[in-house]
Amino acid sequence: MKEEILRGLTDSVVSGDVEKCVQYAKRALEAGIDAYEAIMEGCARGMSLVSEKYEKGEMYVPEILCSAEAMYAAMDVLKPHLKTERVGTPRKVVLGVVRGDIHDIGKNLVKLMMEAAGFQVIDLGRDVPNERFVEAVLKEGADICGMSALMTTSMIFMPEIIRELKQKAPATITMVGGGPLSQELAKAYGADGYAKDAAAAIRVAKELLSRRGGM
Ligand code: B1M
Repeated sequence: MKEEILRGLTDSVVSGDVEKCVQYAKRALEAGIDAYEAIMEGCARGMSLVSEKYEKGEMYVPEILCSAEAMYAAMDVLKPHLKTERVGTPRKVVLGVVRGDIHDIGKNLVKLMMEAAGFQVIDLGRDVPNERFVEAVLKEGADICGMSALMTTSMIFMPEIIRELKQKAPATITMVGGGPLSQELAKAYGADGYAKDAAAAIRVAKELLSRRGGM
């Protein structure tokens, strides 16, 4: 039953069927499936398959956008049921997709999961100029600055932002993620952390905060 519902969610994200996706999200809740699991094992798994299919030439852009709509619709149903962890003082995360890059599906997933984990997320959106990251971190007194990039042509702005932050807000933890990034690249960029997906982003953020003595 559980497997069937999660598969139903995955398949309806892949086929971009908003109505079915919403139905499966509701069924997941009725069946007592944890909303976090439904999002990660159902919806996010569907979006990963979509990316793979695109790479193989089995799916095209308009279909991908329908898949994203279906995923967002299911997430709207599931989000109010996420068990939000209450951390002592909510930690602030400034999050955005770097300059020149409008790929925000992954960033939105990271945002949702971080909020569910009890973080306060200041979402700068996509195609964010370097200076806006720095301004927002300073204005908000953010604990973490999270940068997402899906293109090799946009990820190159990350080390510039990180350098600027190390000078102006040295206590702020910097985290990077997105398709072309890796642990090695993150290190070369001077980032404090790298996460390969939304679940890892939470784990890494918590580890870095506790190392800094703030979690
Ligand atoms: Co485009 N695109 N796209 N695209 N697109 C890619 C990224 C590409 C790899 C496809 C390819 O050619 N093989 C390629 C980039 C190549 C490169 O590196 N240079 C590419 C290109 C070239 C382009 C255009 C230039 C195409 C054109 O117009 N000629 C154009 C660029 C526009 C721009 O940004 N200026 C473009 C446009 C688009 C659409 C608008 C059609 C659409 C984006 C819609 C949107 O986001 N609102 C789109 C899509 C959907 C994709 C693919 C197919 C899928 C991306 C996605 O949403 N995946 C992508 C191919 C691929 O990735 N295989 C591709 C699902 C999502 C859940 O995963 O985003 O990886 P992801 O996020 C994950 C992790 O990466 C991680 O967690 C997320 C959740 O688990 N993560 C973080 C992400 N950020 C994180 C931050 C963290 C931690 C983890 O900490 C801060």
